Amino acid sequence: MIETVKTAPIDGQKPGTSGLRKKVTVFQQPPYLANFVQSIFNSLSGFEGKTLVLGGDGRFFNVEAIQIVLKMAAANGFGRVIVGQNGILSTPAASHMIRKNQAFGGIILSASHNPGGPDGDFGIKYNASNGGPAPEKITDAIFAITKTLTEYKIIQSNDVDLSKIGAVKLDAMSVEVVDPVTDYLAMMQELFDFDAIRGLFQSGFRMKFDAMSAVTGPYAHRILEDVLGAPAGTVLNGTPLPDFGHHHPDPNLVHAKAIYDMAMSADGPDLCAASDGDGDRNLIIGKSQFITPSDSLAMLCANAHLAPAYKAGLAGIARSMPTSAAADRVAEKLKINIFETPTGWKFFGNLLDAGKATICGEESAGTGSSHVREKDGLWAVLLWLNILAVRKQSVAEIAKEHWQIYGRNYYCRHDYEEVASAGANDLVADLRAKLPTLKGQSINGKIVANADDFAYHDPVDGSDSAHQGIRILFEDGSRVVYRLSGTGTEGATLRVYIERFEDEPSKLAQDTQMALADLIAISRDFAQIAKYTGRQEPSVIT
Ligand code: VG1
Ligand code: CO
Repeated sequence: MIETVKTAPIDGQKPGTSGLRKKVTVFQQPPYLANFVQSIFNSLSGFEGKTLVLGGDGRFFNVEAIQIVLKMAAANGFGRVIVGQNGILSTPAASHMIRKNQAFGGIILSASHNPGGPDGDFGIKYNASNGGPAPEKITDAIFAITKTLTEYKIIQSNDVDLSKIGAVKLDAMSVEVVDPVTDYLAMMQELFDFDAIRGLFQSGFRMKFDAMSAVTGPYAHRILEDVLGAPAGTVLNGTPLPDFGHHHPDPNLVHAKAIYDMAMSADGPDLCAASDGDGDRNLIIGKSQFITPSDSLAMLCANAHLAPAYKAGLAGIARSMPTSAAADRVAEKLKINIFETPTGWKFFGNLLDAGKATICGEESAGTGSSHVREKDGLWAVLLWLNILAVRKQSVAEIAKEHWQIYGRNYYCRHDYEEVASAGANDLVADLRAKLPTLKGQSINGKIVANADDFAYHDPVDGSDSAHQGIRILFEDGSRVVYRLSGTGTEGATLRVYIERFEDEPSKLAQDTQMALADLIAISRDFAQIAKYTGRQEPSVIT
């Protein structure tokens, strides 16, 4: 029976970089979730009788939220929902499932790298029929509807048993509970040379993959250990836990320090990798050789032709603006286009759909390709494995050769997390006010070649997105970028991105922080970070 429930708009349900993220306690409070789900449905048309894909990263409140979305999908007239067993679907697997089943769209319940558990964060986002995050015109429409919503629809029914694979009816709608790994594994087998990777493991190559007690556990166990023959124990923290074992499922040098230390130890594995809460990010560390995500993007692009799916070459490369220009140098050599987009995967969708880009990446440890419309953590790990199996060299050797050919973009990001919003906004306003007169000026002896607030014109649909980050570009090619995070749930997070190109890497210190010391000082002084945030040091350096 369909029930129409009266409701009132809720303030601040504005999707950020990747969907709507708030504290679990906020989502748990009815009608918070129902209002947002109904706003998503109201922003769409023509889904009656069609298929919706549904799943999440397994965090606290995932299963409860899935039951609510199922009942609302039935009440709103969807014909079928495909849902991952026990509510589990990694973000890239959900994207694939939407595409494979020609679904109308999908709902992914995840707050990605944010902490979970009863005091942690929850999130929800809508993906369109191409499998990609809703573009801004849809997220803007959803937000507008949240401000006027007066009712939502839900059916009265028992919960669906999400543990049993198979189809059941929920009123007139069918619910198919599917294994979350099977289709994703089949796609990876098509993209990569699994025999070569199997041979690599047989030859004694050792890796550790840290699933961070998040969604990639079941995928990694099956693909790496069961199918590719990596020894049992290759996958660490491989069982998804609602609170990620009290850790942040963020594969960076702070939260994935254990795996970093392992890689740096004298008898460490040949490859260490990790993924995040929803399985779309990847961290790559070779034996004694950390690879920045920006470099990883460049190295994957330079070597992708060694994997079956990319042997014909790449149509183009796309990177988010704060990502280093290492990939640009590869694009130049390959004579293919490079695109620079705002932060967030939703901006890559059009380029991938139009066949303008094949591989995309972000400095935040996200890399992916045209095989889905999301970034894909295990895909990046498998592409690295495929390349290592073919080149028969270590990660460190491959990196060294890469820098010799292309030069090296020294790069780091400093995050000032959970600072007061007012101060962070003032800092940005102050920077913006300084922009018009910066060109030609010297900051600590470095001359500014150009400074702007990044604006993106989408070459496919012609849409414009302004205020995407403040860039200060110096005459020597180095740069500092400032932007505020759109995924946090407490206060504001200031991200500062620092980059310097060196065509003779041997000239600079190996240590990134040392190689970038003068720019780091500029980044702090110029924006008066201590004055506006009260912080002398960043909380996370990646
Ligand atoms: C961060 C990253 C961005 C990424 C986004 C979602 O956004 O910087 O590159 O696309 O998270 O990733 P922000 O606005 O906090 O800087 V995920 O793995 O949360 O889907
Ligand atoms: Co993620």
